[in-house]
Amino acid sequence: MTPLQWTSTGASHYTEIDEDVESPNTADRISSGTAAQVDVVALTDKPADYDTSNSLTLKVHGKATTDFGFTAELRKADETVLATVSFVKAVDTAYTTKTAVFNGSLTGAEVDGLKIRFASN
Ligand SMILES: [Ca+2]
Repeated sequence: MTPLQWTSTGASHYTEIDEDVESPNTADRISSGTAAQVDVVALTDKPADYDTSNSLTLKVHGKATTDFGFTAELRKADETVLATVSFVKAVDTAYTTKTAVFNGSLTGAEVDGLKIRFASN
């Protein structure tokens, strides 16, 4: 999606983001060393047998640097923010996995429009 202002270790950005944060590959990643850069990636569409959901969990494996941090937001297509995790500069400087939970139901169409917005700060 756009914008894609962060730096990716690969030709595209979404391929560097691992769906399974339990076994993250941090050798391929997206990163930013400039404040106020935004990167947006779409999530995979819902499975064919999707019915309803009661909650969504955003898990992000990442780290800040001494000078820059970032937020990652789970958003609907209409930009409604469902969940946010923050990595604070000069604090979260070691790789860690952070979690935020959205409690609520989403329609199938809403699930298909989900995206993650990364913003450096
Ligand atoms: Ca990766």
